Amino acid sequence: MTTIELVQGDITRESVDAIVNAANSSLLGGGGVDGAIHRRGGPAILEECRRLRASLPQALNSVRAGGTPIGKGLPTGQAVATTAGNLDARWVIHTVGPVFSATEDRSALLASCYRESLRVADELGARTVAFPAISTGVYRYPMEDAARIAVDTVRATKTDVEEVRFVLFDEQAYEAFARQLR
Ligand code: AR6
Repeated sequence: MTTIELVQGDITRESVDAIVNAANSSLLGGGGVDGAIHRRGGPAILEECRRLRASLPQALNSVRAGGTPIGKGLPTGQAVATTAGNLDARWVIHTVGPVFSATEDRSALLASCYRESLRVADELGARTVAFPAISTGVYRYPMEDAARIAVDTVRATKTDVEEVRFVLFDEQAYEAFARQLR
């Protein structure tokens, strides 16, 4: 049985086995949760992200002369793990959410982020996992839909993870997740 907890706050302050990062395909950092995780977690996380990126299949990782990556990187909906550096966790699981589209239903990709992150957590042996509200910031997914997909997917996924903690940055996000749990 996986229990679901809700917390309002900064995910980089959580003590858990694994913290999930709302990353982008480059795996090389960004704003939002991603920026906060790299800032507080320190350079060891980025170093491992670079190595992971370089080890992706060549089609996902082509590089322009001079070293600029032009391949797509980690596909949307997938997840990979690195060290958690200075965070109070053993691992960071980086997953790439979909950019919201008003004309295309990308909910399966968002569900895949939660499912794949839990699969990676199981591989690692993580028992407590903190998730942010993936895709609801820079990627503009409507909070209500994102909360429903997050909660439904975690509930439907068979996993050895004992506690999933959704860490919501503001009250509006917290309330949207709370409505899904009721
Ligand atoms: N702790 C918990 N939640 C947070 C924090 C934090 N420290 N900071 C922001 N949020 P976002 P995305 C909330 O933009 O939409 C990055 O540049 C935020 O309010 O972090 O998946 C990546 O590199 C929102 O509800 O992720 C990608 O390029 C939620 O976390 C892109 O943004 C997700 O917002 C990914 O966009």
